Amino acid sequence: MDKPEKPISALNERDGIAQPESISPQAIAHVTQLRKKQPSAEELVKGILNGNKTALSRAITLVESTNPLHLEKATAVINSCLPYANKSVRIGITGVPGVGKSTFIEAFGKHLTGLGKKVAVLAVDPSSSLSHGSILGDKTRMEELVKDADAYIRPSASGDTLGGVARKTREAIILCEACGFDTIIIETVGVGQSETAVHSMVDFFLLLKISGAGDELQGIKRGIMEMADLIVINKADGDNIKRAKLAKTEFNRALHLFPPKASGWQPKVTTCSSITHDGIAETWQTISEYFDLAKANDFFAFRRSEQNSYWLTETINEQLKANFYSREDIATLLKQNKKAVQNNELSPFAAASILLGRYFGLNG
Ligand SMILES: Nc1nc2c(ncn2[C@@H]2O[C@H](COP(=O)(O)OP(=O)(O)OP(=O)(O)O)[C@@H](O)[C@H]2O)c(=O)[nH]1
Ligand SMILES: [Mg+2]
Repeated sequence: MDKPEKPISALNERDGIAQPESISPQAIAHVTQLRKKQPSAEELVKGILNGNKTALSRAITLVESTNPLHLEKATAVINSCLPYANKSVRIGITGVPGVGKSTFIEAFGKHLTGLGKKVAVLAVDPSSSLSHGSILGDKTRMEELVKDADAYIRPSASGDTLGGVARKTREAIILCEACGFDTIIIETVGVGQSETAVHSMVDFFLLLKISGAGDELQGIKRGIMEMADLIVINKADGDNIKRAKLAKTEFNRALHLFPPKASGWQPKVTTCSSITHDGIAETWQTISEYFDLAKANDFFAFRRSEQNSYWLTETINEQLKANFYSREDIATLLKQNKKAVQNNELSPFAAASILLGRYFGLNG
């Protein structure tokens, strides 16, 4: 009997037509082999200490992984890198969407690599897991920096909690430093409390602004002004130059109203254009002056050790919380108790104490 004819469709492979040779079998085998072979913790550390960006990226991916099996390896890599970390300056940059953070970092980063520095750019953006937002935009806005051998750009870790994202970024800083990056830039768009999280992991905090219609101070959270070591008025080019200068005066006046900082530094205001690069060198000059001061008066080291103890308690809090809520018996008990609390049969405090008692094994 004749074979029934297959319906003619572009989706069916036709007998007698040879496979295209556009991808060589060797290349496929090579890629599969690479994918299969997970480097050991020692290999990753060796690569990182040799300045290998691929090893760095892989280690950061490991740190960001939520797979519990990766935790041990990630911890081993971090511990081995720790003695080589800390030899850097860490700069936090925040500003509302559209203010020009990516464009500024491109210009600023290129200026720094031009001075012989090695620059790593990381981002804390707790919203990126939802929007997958700025990653693509950043790679195109930072075209030159992406290509620069002395720069490394890593998009934000995704995660459900700011605490989780921030912890991963802190660990990524350690890895970047061990890989030889001496200037770490942490960008955040300032969603939720992310500026506070970034402030607690950097040595210097920069607020990027643009000049408005003369009401510069409106809409800025007081807390952010207090955190800022420097306000940079971006887009000071073309028709904007005059307004940027006025904004500078206004911000300077406002900054003087805040109590003096523990670092002994009087926060400053600069103007720049990330497009023409006017003011970029001066902005770095001002930041360098801060580092000279803070290193001379030991505030630099003091702040880092304070940040370390802060992150110790933060990590404990974060992990206790995650562990508590991930336990199934707790989830069931929580559901029951929540209902009782809502019905006024149980006070919230009594319910909490029952739940914590169960968690710590104090009662049945
Ligand atoms: N004229 C002028 N335009 C600028 C300058 N810096 C940035 N821009 C423009 O402003 C727009 C936003 O810049 P981005 O660098 O994407 O801003 P961003 O703060 O990173 O934005 P998000 O990633 O969305 O938070 C772009 O169209 C830039 O070309 C500048 O100094 N001068
Ligand atoms: Mg951006």
